[in-house]
Amino acid sequence: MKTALITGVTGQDGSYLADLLLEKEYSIVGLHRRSSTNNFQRIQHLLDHPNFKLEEFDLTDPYGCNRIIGQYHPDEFYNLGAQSHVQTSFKQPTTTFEINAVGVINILESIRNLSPSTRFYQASTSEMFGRNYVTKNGEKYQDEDTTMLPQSPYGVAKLASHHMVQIYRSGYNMFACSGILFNHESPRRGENFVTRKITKYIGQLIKGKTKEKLQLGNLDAHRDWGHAKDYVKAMWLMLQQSEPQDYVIATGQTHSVEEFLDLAFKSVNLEAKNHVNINSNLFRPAEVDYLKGDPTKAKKQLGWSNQTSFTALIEDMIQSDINNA
Ligand code: NAP
Ligand code: G4F
Repeated sequence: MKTALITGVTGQDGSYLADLLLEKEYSIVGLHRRSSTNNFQRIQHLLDHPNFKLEEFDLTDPYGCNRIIGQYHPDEFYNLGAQSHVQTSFKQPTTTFEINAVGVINILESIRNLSPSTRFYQASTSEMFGRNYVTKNGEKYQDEDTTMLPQSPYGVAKLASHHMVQIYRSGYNMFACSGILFNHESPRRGENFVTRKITKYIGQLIKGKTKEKLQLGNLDAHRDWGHAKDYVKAMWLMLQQSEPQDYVIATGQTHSVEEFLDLAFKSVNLEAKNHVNINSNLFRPAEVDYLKGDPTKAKKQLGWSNQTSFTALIEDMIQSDINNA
């Protein structure tokens, strides 16, 4: 039985990855931060699973990294833990850098010193591309070779760790991969990301739980949105290859925030313009305007492709939030 360690197991992706790896009969150690209140909503259904256990852990603690890696010598280590909110990274740049960049060095060093055969996955991000894209046949997109020009403290920290992964791979021959994942959402998405903020609001509106208008920021930004359940499969596939490499994971389609908003409201026969206020406080000091990934390499080498359409994603999130409300 293979052992996998997952940081960020209480988050959206960590919880779906744990589901997937338990189906594949892995033994999972979920690493979570101590908090004063219970934070296990997304993994509640796993807590009694015989192949699932939790360990307290924080990415910013190098001794803790040594302790955990030295104790388990895992076959695979998935680093999904992060301060993952871009807007927050402008307010907490140092914390974001400590967790998202220094934290990754902490793990890489522990693996190098204590368990060099462990395969490592790093949760890199399309936010690293920032404002940059390339144009081919009139199409704007980003792929593995596109130059990265991040526009947020979050993006800068993730780019630093992305380069670190490449250095540990080439310098120390470690099996370390970066998945450059474009936005992915689900019913388990954090409530302060724009998609979930919208679908949660719609659920509450329909059930008569709110009379307030929904406050949103920039509706013009474009994102390449997929479903988290599909994307965790790509993470696993990367660590099953004969060579460690980096891969873009994306749908290859892009939509504006406004399109998401309009479609979400239309799917329940409502008009967004009657329920939304634009709030300038929610605009960011710097914005990533356009993301559209080219997942050709992942399709060719991993056999991975997106399985959930944009409308099916919205439907899944709205149905779940109507039930929640
Ligand atoms: P998420 O729901 O916000 O989960 C983040 C996880 O990281 C949570 O479990 C959180 O724990 C944990 N964490 C935060 N600080 C930590 C620390 N100091 N030590 C240990 N764990 C810590 O994020 P997600 O959407 O699942 O994303 C997973 C990863 O993929 C992140 O690294 C994110 O940056 C990256 N990513 C996400 C997307 C996307 O569209 N979802 C796209 C590209 C890359 P608490 O529950 O205690 O807060
Ligand atoms: O949902 P968002 O906060 O996601 P963002 O910034 O694209 O970051 C997410 O995807 C990245 C991958 O590209 C991940 F690395 C990262 O961890 C995270 O998962 O914002 C999406 C867009 C932005 O342009 C933002 O300005 O929506 C716009 N927006 C408009 N109103 C809003 C709001 N975003 C949020 N969070 N809240 C609003 O009220």
